[in-house]
Formats: sequence, C-alpha cells, structure tokens
Amino acid sequence: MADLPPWPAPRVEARLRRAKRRDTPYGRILGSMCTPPHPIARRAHGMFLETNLGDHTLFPGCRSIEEELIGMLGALAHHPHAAGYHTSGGTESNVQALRILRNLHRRTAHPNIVAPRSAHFSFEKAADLLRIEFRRAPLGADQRADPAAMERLMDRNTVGLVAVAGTTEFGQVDPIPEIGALARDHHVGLHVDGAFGALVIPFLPRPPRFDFRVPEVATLSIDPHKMGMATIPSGVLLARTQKLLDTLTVQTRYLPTKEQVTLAGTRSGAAAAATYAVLRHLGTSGMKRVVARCMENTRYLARRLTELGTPPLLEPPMNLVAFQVPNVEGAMRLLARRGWRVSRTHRPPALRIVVMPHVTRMALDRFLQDYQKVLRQL
Ligand code: 0PR
Repeated sequence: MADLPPWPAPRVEARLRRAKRRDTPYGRILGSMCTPPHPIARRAHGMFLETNLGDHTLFPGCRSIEEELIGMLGALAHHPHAAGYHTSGGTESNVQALRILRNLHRRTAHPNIVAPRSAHFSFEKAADLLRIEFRRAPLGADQRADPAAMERLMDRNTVGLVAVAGTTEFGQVDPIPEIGALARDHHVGLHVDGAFGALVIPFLPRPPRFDFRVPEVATLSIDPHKMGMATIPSGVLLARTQKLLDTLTVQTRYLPTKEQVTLAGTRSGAAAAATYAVLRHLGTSGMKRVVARCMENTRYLARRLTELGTPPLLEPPMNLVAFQVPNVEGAMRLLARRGWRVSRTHRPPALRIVVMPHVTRMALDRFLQDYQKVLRQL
C-alpha cells in the first residue's frame, strides 16, 4: 500500500483554494444549465449534510421534507398526489423512467422506446443499462418532435414513448398532447423529460400543456439543479401512481425500510432540503419573477444578435438562444480566449447561450462587445 502522508488542515485547504481559483466563475458561464445556488439553498444544504434518505427511518424529518417537496412539485405539474422521489439529476430520473416503462412490459423480449432525435444523451445510457433499443425519430422544421415520424418507428415491441419539455439544445417543447394520443392509441406509457423545462414552462405567461394534465403522461423528470437554483445534485422523478414506481421495487431485507425503489441506495438529503427551501421561499410568484427576468434577458439577447446579423435560429421558446455563426468551433475558441464560455448545438451547428438567473443584462452587454470583435475575426 502506498503511503498517504497526512497534511495539516491549512495545507489541504490551501490546495483546495488553489484548485477552486482555476474554476470558471459563473459570471463568465453563458452555456450551462446550472447556476449558483440560491443563498437559502446553501444554508439548507449545510443543515442536512449528514442525512441519508436511503435509510429514512433514521431521518424521518428529512424524509418529511422530501415528501413535501414531491407534493409541491406534483402540484406544480398539476398532480398534487403524484408519487416520486428526489434523484441525483436528469440522468437518474430518465434511467428510472425508462426502467418503469420496460418493467411494465416484461413480456417483450426485445423492447424498444421511441423518442425524438432531440432527446438528451442520458437516454443512451439508460438504454444501454436496460438493454432496450432507443429509437430516435427525425424532428420537424421547428426542432420539435414530429409525432408522425415517431409513429413510423413504433412496432409491437415498443414499450413506451419519450417527449421533451425544454430540449437541451434549443429549449423547444414537444407537442406532448399529440404524443400522448399516440401513446394512448398504442397502449404504451409516456415519459416527459422536463429536466430543464419543468421549472420554466409553468411560470411562462402562456404555458403549453406538457405535464400530468396530459392524461397519458406516466412519469416526469424535473431538475431543480438547473432552473430551480438548488444545490447540485438535485433531480426529481414524478410518477402518476405509486404503482408505477413499485415496478422498481427491490427488497432490502435487513433494513427497517424493507424495500426501495430508488436507484441510489445511500442518498444525501442535503440537496433535497436545499430544493425544498428555494421553492418554499420563492413560491410561485418568486419563480415567476425569476423566469420573467430570464425571458426578458433572452429577448434582449435575441434582439441584439439580430441587429448584429446573427439572429436566433428559432424565436426562443425558453431562456435559451441558439444562433448560427460562420465557424462555430472557431467562435467558441475566440470567445473562450476572451474569457467567455458558451456552448453549442449539434444539428444544425450553432452557438448556444442559456440565459440562466446568473446571466445578467450587464454580463450580456459585456459579452456582446466581445462578440462583435470575434465576429469580425471569423
Ligand atoms: N434531460 C435534459 C433535457 C437535459 O438537458 C439534461 C442535462 C439531462 C436530462 C441530464 O441531466 P443531468 O446532467 O442532471 O443528469 N442537460 C445539460 C446538458 O447536457 C447538463 C449540463 C449542465 C451540461 C451544465 C453542461 C453544463 O455546463 O447540456
């Protein structure tokens, strides 16, 4: 065994501080779906650091916070009695949702799931783990799912459908009622990935229908570590009924809890408490204010980009702007040299800015000054 010499705490902490200085400050991050946690989230996280929701009989207080959180998010998604639990984020929620769809149809030897091409890559992980085929249908011109194209990929081994409320690349919302009708006609379940959109759409002035109001929606992913201003990792999986979650049950024979439906065993309650704290503190009116500010800044950015001759590819459906430049990789490199971290889309290739709560008007103005210089260099 190699010797690991002990360091005094100040040395360890100095090392940590040095590492932290190398991290990008959020003021410079324009392409991420994460944002600094709300101050109340930081405090709540600290309060529940030692909790383990995996053995919640030991932490009934923290467990009650998780249950209340599920109720609050269920109510927001028009189903106050939804079942669910706090996950580590969109990937875990999506894995578990596909697992539910597959487990409901155990008779099929070669199950497949049909989704729009825009579905996040976490579904590839889910499909690989679950040994199901993941079929991606082409999108319509507006970057939304095309239900007819999805239907063409369905066959008798299709065990479920996926739709996205707020796509990763364009922030687009799929026609979920239509995809729901498809699920109904073919007697399969529908999972909606609202990792990004489920904490934006309800707070927009005219929200499209995407949640449990669509009767075929079986499960919904929501990521509070994105627009919920929670600490990382914070995801939530909601299910229309407890019976759906019960398809995931394993026995935990020696524990007082007796069974578990979660993917992780040991689960920190800290981020669940942080998520709860933000939602309780801001309420729907506070969340509306946050989303309205993000949308105002989004429209401002879209207008300025249009004036510069690089208009958004789509009228931004959410707080995300994708715009084409002559050389996407080159532009990202030149912007990075000026300290700006933007992201990109894959198809069609474009620069992508996610106007998160930390992306202020002032940050956008500074970015746009540099962007004009970069445009001239491309
Ligand atoms: N579903 C959707 C619609 C997503 O956008 C994402 C992640 C996931 C699921 C998976 O969520 P977790 O990453 O929480 O498991 N979307 C972001 C993306 O891929 C994640 C991200 C965030 C990446 C910040 C980079 C970054 O800096 O773009």
